Amino acid sequence: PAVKKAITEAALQYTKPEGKVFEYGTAGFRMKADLLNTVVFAVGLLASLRSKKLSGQWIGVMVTASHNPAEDNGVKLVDPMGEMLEAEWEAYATRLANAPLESIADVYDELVKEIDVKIANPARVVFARDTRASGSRLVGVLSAALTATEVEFIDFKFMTTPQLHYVVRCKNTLGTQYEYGEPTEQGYYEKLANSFKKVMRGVKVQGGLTVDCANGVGGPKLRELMKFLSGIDIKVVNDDVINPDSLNFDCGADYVKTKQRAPPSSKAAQLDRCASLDGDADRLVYYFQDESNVFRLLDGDRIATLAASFIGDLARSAGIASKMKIGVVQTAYANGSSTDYIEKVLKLPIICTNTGVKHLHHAALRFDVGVYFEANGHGTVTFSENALKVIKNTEPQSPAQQHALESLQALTDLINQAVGDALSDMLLVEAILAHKGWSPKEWLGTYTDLPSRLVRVEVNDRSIFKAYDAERKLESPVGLQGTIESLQSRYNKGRSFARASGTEDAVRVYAEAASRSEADDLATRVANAVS
Ligand code: 16G
Ligand code: ZN
Repeated sequence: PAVKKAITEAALQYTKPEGKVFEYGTAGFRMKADLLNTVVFAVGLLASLRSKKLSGQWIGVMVTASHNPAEDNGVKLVDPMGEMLEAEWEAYATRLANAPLESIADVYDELVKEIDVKIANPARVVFARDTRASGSRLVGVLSAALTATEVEFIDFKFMTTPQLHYVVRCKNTLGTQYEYGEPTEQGYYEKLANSFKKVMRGVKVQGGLTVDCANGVGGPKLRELMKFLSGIDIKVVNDDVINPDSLNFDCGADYVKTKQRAPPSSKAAQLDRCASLDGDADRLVYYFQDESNVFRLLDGDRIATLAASFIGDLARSAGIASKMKIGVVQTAYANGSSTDYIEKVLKLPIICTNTGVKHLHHAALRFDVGVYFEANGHGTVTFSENALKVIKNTEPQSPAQQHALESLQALTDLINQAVGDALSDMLLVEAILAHKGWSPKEWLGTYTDLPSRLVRVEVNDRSIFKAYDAERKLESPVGLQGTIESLQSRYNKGRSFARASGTEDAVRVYAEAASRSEADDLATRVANAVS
């Protein structure tokens, strides 16, 4: 009853935006920052319930809106192993966020009973935020909800999203056989830098790397990381976190991927290796200007194929390929050429899932080594307990085998297995290119992307667009799938699908085909059929 009173009193400090319905979506709650107070308060209450339900394990709360414009913000929960919130709990988040403030304490109570939470259990929460101006107000609201529900909490201030995921996993594995690292920012840098050094034994990074940090939290954090790194020459650009409007503006991974061009501010010369992070540093894409000054993108599909081929080679050199099942997870957005390359050249199994990291991550866990990336640059590699054991316990029969085993071991530390992490993925790519002795040009040369086009279509009601087969087909509206199939059959290597966005009020149409004009044409025709 004391807690209930405290919740109500704290909640009534805020005002609920009128007529707005909130939904915990693909990446938590995300919207204009000035609408978020009561949502963040609700998330604080849910974090407390989640931690109590899991006997006081640490839960993470990240305040960020990733690649969205500066005036937006968002909030999401992180589960104990550094994974996204369990899907079943998303509905509870939605319920709390929509509860009237006068009765939000009653909803909290209802949930305690419904989910069977032992209210006497301790609750522990860590939180952090990106560099958005609204972040400080929102963590204030979060602290109020945590204080009202008597939660023990730690404020990690500014962090990248993957850093917070890392800290959560470290906190919950401390002192167990699954210990993941020091639960501090410094521990994160040390773990990455030490494992990078090990992976780089005997090889050297060729040339420098320019990293566009989207004017977000990745900038200062990359600069910190660089203090721990050696043998790599990184030039940081777009790291202005003082001017709040510059965040994600004309730069960053989302800009580069959707516009298919370098940030206008880029001063890179031909064949210079460039990379872009997004606003909270969980997405990474590479690119360069070729000899004819044509922009060349190396997106998430490319990182996946690069990582899968490298890990496959190492496993063979280490003599453990038959003991570890390596697989790749993609979404419908993966370029058809990347899928072909994985199947026919790398000869690895592929799972296609719905869009959204949680789906890919989940599927990746079905492999011993699960390489998952969305084309937009979000992804990582997971290692099963079996894989970790095999890597650790195999007795090398030769120096070459020993070297391969040690490299694999270091890779399992270099890769942030909790969640896709642009900084960790960047070091992974740099290490692989160094091992292969490749410039971005050779990397691009592994296969040729099919030209593709993405179109955003405004519709009256996107909820009627129901997809199946990992969003590659539509079952509703009736007849539309047939139309799409007959359209795509007219184009050489034509493939197209339409799906309702999980983050915006729109339908997205993707099309690829053998030539640029065919891809554009197919996309336009399918978009017309959709609207
Ligand atoms: C979210 C997802 C991202 C996905 C995107 C698709 C996470 C952390 N983020 O940003 O992975 O690609 O949604 O957006 O899961 P859409 O549904 O609007 O196309
Ligand atoms: Zn992001």
